[in-house]
Amino acid sequence: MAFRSGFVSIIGRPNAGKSTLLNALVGEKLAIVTRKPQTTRNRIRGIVNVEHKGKLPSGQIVLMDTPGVHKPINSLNRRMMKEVYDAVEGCDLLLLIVDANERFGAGDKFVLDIVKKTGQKCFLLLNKIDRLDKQRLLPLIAEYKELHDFAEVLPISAMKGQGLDTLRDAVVRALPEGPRYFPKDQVTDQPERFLVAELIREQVLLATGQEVPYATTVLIEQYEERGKLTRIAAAIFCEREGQKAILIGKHGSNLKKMGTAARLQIERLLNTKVFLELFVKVRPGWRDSRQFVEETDWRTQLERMSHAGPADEPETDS
Ligand SMILES: Nc1nc2c(ncn2[C@@H]2O[C@H](COP(=O)(O)OP(=O)(O)OP(=O)(O)O)[C@@H](O)[C@H]2O)c(=O)[nH]1
Ligand SMILES: [Mg+2]
Repeated sequence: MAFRSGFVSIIGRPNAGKSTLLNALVGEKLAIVTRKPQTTRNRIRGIVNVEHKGKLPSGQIVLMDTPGVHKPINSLNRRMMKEVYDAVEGCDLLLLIVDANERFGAGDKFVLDIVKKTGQKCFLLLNKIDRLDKQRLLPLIAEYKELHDFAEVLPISAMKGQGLDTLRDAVVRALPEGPRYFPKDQVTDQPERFLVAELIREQVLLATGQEVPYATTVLIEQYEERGKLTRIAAAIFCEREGQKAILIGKHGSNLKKMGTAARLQIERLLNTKVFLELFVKVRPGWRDSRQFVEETDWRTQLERMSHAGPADEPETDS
């Protein structure tokens, strides 16, 4: 049977479970996941290989996780929404994911309108059914079918893995015949140092509340692989001195806690020992600076590194 492949973007409101789904389908932690909305800021690509013998087709799903759809209020938000719009353009299939336990509201309507505008084939995924009253499921499916001509409406639990085999097979069946775009052992196109920056940002999100996580971004300033040891220095940028004080904590306690937790995650990712240094820096109003948001984007950095050549280290100011 002919091999199938294609580009599939996951779209939905903040917190719907997009990144949890990406990780579950790929089988690796590529995207950070927290209970806070707007955790994801960039498109994250994950590659899923589906091998079948017999009647079902085999294929490769090139999945794209996206930031949650929201109303942009600053340059960072606008950039995040651009990532969403870029991801839904020109893909073969959209996966619109909603939290089945929440009412379909204005936010969901906004996402659905994006889907309708693209005119793309779309599956609706009712996520978090592990928390849903079973009797609600059938009426809910019927309600969603009224809203749009979805190619499929599938109940899943991205966290518990329920319904994911069915989803995977349905996605492959919906894709056109095509080549294997990525080698079998490749799970993403994002270099490790940027996954590392995200793992650090995840700890910041987990360790801080209110405005601080949203005012924070992480930049890798030094990254050296020396055999079994990787030396990493990263800057955590925030917007105000008060936020810096919170991030550092009493006698550096918070920074130390985040550093230790991030280091363990990074060691698991890289399979090496890691020496991690974290610095906190203040950059007033960075979220409103288009230039800063652009410069700190991993793709911009990657481009710059490839121009700089391997000998040039990004500058550090400590
Ligand atoms: N109970 C339950 N919780 C889930 C499920 N999927 C995701 N979650 C939780 O929902 C929260 C948000 O998950 P994420 O995967 O970060 O959601 P997201 O859509 O990527 O969110 P943003 O990146 O902020 O747009 C986390 O606390 C997850 O553990 C699920 O199937 N069941
Ligand atoms: Mg996410």
